[in-house]
This record gives sequence, structure tokens and C-alpha cells, in this order.
Amino acid sequence: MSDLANRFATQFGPPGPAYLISAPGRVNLIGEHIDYAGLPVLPVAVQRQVRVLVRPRADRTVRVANCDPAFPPRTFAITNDIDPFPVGDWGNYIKAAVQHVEQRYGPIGGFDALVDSALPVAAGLSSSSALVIATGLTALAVSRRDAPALELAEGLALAEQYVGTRGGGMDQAISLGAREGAAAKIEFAPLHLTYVPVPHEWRFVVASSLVAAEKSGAVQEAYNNRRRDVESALALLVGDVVRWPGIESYRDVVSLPAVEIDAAISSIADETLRRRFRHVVREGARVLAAEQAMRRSDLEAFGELMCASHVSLRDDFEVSRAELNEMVDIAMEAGAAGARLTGAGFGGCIVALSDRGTAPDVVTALRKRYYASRSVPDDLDNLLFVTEPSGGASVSAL
Ligand code: NG1
Repeated sequence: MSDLANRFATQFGPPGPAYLISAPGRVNLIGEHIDYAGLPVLPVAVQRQVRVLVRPRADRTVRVANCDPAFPPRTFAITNDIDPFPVGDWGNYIKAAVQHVEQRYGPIGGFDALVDSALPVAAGLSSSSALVIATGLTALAVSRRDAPALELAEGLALAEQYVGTRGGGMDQAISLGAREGAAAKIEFAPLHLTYVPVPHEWRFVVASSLVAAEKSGAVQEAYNNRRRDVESALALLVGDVVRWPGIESYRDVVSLPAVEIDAAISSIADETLRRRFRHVVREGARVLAAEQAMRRSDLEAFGELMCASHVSLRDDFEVSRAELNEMVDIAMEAGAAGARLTGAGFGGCIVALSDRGTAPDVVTALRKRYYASRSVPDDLDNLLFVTEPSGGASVSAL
């Protein structure tokens, strides 16, 4: 913290910061690419966070600096309708959150902020949403305003679409609403979190493929295309009121009896849309089964569901890559109960589940078989770690 305070002083001069805001990243255990279909997901917050030191300003200017030199300082004025920086600029996450808080809870005051992130960027651990949540809390804190957590998470999820990705609401909800020691089953519209204690013996190993899934260029387009496919597939059923009366959402589809769900899948003639649809409805069912498996501490069942999720993301949803498949195989061969890509895919991380005794074997196998032949820093701490389910975002007055 004193390091960070020194950097703040170097960047902005006296007086010192008034608040420390932190917001965690997340690893999604199961339920991938279905939050934007309105189906429940099951993530945990990781103990790695975005931290922001903040000092209010008397005017309506925002100045932000980042400890990572890849992200240069940015300055802008608060208005009700803020023009974005060029696509891909990190400052757009700040603008997204500030504009939302101004529109919904404003008028708000300006601030100077120093951002420090312990989350790997573009790794599928949601560093971007952690930054958006931290900035939303910053804008509220400097303006001495408050907002209900779920309302804020829902609002900031929509607000993040300012950057150009039509994301769902999972990341913001878990970053704000997480509880230590628990996963959260997140339901949408309305947003609701149900906490599921993670059994003490379970360990989740998170490992980066080293392939950046930077959601500013091609990956943003691929992500938005998947979402469009998911919407187009549903529209086919909704348009067919004779065969599918009463079907208006994916929630309606997953509440049908199993044979009718199978019939709905087969009714989609377009091969790609059929596969996207199949992934969404089956993944939705896996999340509910996984919640039950976690509640009865059934490691094997939870692991099998994770593996099935990976296969579906690989074959039906087509968001995996050779590197992620290789890592999943390595984890399974080392004794993991289950493993899958986590987050949007196209690169990023895998998550593997094992018991306490086996987790070190999984870590060692990934180290030897995946990282040893690639160029990586000596300290793999940021790329390969066992995560503790952590608490959500916080604001401390200094
Ligand atoms: P990540 O892994 O942070 O790119 C994205 C979306 C989520 C969700 C997952 C896939 C954003 C901010 N997040 O997460 O809403 O759809 O992909 O399950 O776009």
C-alpha cells in the first residue's frame, strides 16, 4: 500500500488519496456464454484485485494513471454523454463507469485516481469488469453517493457495453457481490445471487494459456458474433408460434421437458445455429446440476460437468483453441476431477478442479508440460495459481 501511495504522490502530488477501492476478478466455474442468454452461471471471485487510490477534485475532471506502463494516463471531463477514446483504449472502461454513475446517480465530482491491477489482462479473469466496478464505486465515493449493490452491478454491466463488447452481466455481479468461501449462482433479470459454499477440500487451479484474448479487435467481433448467433437461434423458435407456443426466452426453453428440448434443438436447420443453441441449453442444465453437486460435495460429478462444458465450448460453441485443449488434457492426466476453459475463450485461462491432495500434481504437470517449453517469467505466480473463493469489491476511507 505504501508503494502505491508513493506512486500516487509522484503522479498527482499532494494531498494524498482519500479512498482505496478494490474489486476482484473472477473465475467462472461453469456456465459459459449463457449470461447474455439470461441463464444462471456459477463463478467465484479470485483473491486478485484491481485497486484504485482516489482523491476527489473540486472540478468535473477525471485524471487516471495506471501502474502498468502499457496503459498511459488519461484525462477527460465528466458530462452526461462522454465521447469514447479510440476503440481498445483502456480509458474507455473508466469513461463507461463514470458516464453511467453520472447519468443514474449524478451529478458527480471529478477525481484523480491511480489504478493498480494484480489481474492478468485479457486472460478471461475479467480484469476489465473489475476496473469498471472499481471506477463506479470511485465515482460514487468521491461524490458521497451510495447505490444498492445489485442495481449498481446491473447498471454497470450494461454500461460496460460502451467499450463495444455486448457482454452479459456475470462479471460485474460477482466482482461486486462475491462472498468469501462461496461460489455464487447468478440469475439475471432480475439479478439475484445465491451463495453456494465451496467444499473445504476442493481446489480450483487457474492457468493461463499465454494466449491473450484481448477484447478490442478480432476477439470482440467473435464474441459479439456468438451472442448474435445465440439470439438468432432463439428467434427461430420464437417466430414459430405454432410449434413452440409460449417460448420467448432461453429460460422458457430450458423449462421444457427433456424430449421437447431435444426436439427444439433438432428443429433448427442451420448447423451453426443449432450447435450454438445446443451449447446454451445444455450448459444451462449443467449449471443447475453443478450447483447441486457442489452442495453435496460431489467432486467427481462437478468435475464431469466441467469437462462436458469444455467439450461443448470446443465443439458446439467453437471458442476454444489448441492451447486450451492441451492444458485441459494435461490437468486431467495429472488427476484433476475436471477442467475447462473459463471466460469468453479464444485464449485466456483454464480452470481445473481437484481435491487438496491432487492440486499440487496438477500445478506441477502444467508447469512441466505446458510452461517449460514456452517463454515465461521465472515467477509463474500470475499465470498459474490455486484460487481461494474471495469476497467482493470494497471501499475504504483512508
Ligand atoms: P470475459 O471472460 O471477461 O471476457 C465475457 C463476458 C461475460 C460472459 C463471458 C463468457 C464481458 C465483460 N464479459 O467474459 O459476460 O459472457 O465472456 O461466459 O464482456
